Amino acid sequence: MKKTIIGDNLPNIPWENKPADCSDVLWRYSGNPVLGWNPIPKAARIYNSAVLPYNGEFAGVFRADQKNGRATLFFGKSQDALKWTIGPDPIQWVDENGKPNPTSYAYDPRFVKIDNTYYIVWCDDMHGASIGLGRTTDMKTFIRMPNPLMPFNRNGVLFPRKVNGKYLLLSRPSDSGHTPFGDIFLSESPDMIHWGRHKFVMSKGGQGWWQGVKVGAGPVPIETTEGWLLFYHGVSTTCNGFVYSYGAVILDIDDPSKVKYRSRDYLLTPEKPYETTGFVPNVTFPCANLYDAETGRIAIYYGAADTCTALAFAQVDELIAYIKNNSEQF
Ligand code: BMA
Repeated sequence: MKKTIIGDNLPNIPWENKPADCSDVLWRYSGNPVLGWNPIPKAARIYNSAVLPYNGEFAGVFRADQKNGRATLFFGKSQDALKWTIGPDPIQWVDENGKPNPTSYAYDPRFVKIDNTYYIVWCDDMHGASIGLGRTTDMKTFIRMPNPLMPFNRNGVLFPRKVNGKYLLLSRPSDSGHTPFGDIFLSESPDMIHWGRHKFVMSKGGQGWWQGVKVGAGPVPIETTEGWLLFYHGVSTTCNGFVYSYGAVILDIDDPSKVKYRSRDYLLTPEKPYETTGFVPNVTFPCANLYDAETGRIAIYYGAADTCTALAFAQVDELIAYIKNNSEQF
């Protein structure tokens, strides 16, 4: 049978079948949250987290708010991508010569393997919110690289392979606070150092309100026969502040600045107690996905209420058909 996902098989992907009474295209893991309050001695909350397959098991870079409130990144490993061994200390970044090169704060990581190197992109401090970039080949030494873009910017997401010979990076220019605007852009690089040829990808808005304030790319895009499948968060505003939901978009495979289809309604919005209650209520914020090309199974990791890490599932053909049949007109 023709496979929709162009990529590796992952027979040990965490998975639960869709409950019989669920009519949604995404469904939550019944064991959510997979990480809750005070998950390790040095972190109060671990939420917007990034995971990937590694040597038959799983590795992850986790946003952890320390007990002084400051956000930083921890590294962790897991056999099943559900029970994690994290820390005990934050990632110790070094420069190209092995000298300490610490971050002042770091949050919302994305983690991706390109060729034989694992790259981490996060929100960094470069005189304000900016995109941080680092790499590792052994999950032991983490090298901090030059910031790819000027401040202020967040939600940097690398594509998992070069497209037309160039590395591609999505980002969302912002201010350095709780930005009340934001659209997604694409930049390219020949070498992961020099970034340019910036292009607009997609804007906040649409017919509904759930993505009316700002949008930001989520997990690493999944290559499919229909284009790049990208989950993204959309934000609306209420009397009580922002609400973070998420949807998905399908981008052209050769020119991912072109949007082919975009979910009109959210795919998941804060509903469960661990999503509506916590350090920041009403937040669902996806930063990673695992997939199995053989079965088309997708597992999405999302932060819930800036407190927990949670998991949702989708089947790629059902999801793509839904997005195509329920796409924004633009
Ligand atoms: C964004 C980031 C995310 C966070 C979200 C909701 O600006 O700070 O880390 O999950 O706000 O608070």
